[in-house]
Amino acid sequence: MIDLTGKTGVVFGVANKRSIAWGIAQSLAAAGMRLAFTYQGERLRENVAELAATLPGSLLFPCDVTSEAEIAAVFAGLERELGALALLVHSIGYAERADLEGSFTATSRAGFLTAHEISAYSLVGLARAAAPLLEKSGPGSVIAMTYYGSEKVAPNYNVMGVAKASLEASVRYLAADLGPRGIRVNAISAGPVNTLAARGIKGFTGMLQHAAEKAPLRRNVTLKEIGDTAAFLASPLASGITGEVIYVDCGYHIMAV
Ligand code: NAD
Ligand code: 0WE
Repeated sequence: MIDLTGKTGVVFGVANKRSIAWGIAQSLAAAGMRLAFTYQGERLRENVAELAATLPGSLLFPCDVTSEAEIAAVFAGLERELGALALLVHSIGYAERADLEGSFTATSRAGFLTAHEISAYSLVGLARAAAPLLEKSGPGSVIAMTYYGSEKVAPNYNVMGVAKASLEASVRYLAADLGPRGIRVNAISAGPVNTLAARGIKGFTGMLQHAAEKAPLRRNVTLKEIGDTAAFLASPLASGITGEVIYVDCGYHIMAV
């Protein structure tokens, strides 16, 4: 139903087949979008290359978002290979493990800065670099991934919750800045999903269970549901939506108790 044929997108944040970014890529590719992927360092290259190879015509670039040079190289490559870009997907988050447990008050300056640099500032840097290509493609858009821990306190999410609040505010400020150039900027707030970034978080299985029990739909969200929302946001069906945070959480966040 959603037709993105003839459009191109770049997806940041695929680590493996369980990544939310990969779920999004599947939905975008199913709608006909041609995709470029970035991977964070050599460690992930093979994994991501193997996944990308399943989508015909896809491109691959290395990009650690802490490197201005790598960001510049990605967008130079995209300009050369694609000329224009209809969509940027930001599905990146990182905090030091020590900052995802215990007391938030104990967060170090360095840990706070790392979480904010990688999880929030990177959206600003990537959106700036992508803007000329997004503008060229006609009505381009940007999608970022967030979590309810930005709004309400989620035990142990700690500095990531503060970084996600910054990410969501950045979505609004970017939307205001880039709107006059025809570029929309939105976030998807997903319920918990069992990805690499969630694995090894103490009590994550319990969190998944709690979310499924409390959510109106009485289950956890699927990668496909998150991906399909991204395809909608990237499509002309969402042409009037910008600066928004859309919850894809089976309704969890509407419940008080
Ligand atoms: P994931 O581990 O599959 O993806 C996280 C990605 O971030 C990885 O691909 C990793 O390489 C990338 N990354 C980390 N540091 C980077 C850096 N310096 N440069 C470039 N890339 C870097 O996990 P995921 O759960 O798919 O996470 C994707 C996004 O979804 C994150 O923003 C996360 O906060 C968000 N999110 C996750 C959940 C969940 O429960 N899993 C829920 C809501 C939102
Ligand atoms: O955004 C996230 C996960 C983000 C994340 C995960 C890790 C684990 C490995 C960021 N940095 C790291 N650093 C690591 O070293 N989610 C929304 C999933 C998540 O993570 C939690 C959650 C939920 C939900 C952490 C604590 C409590 C709840």
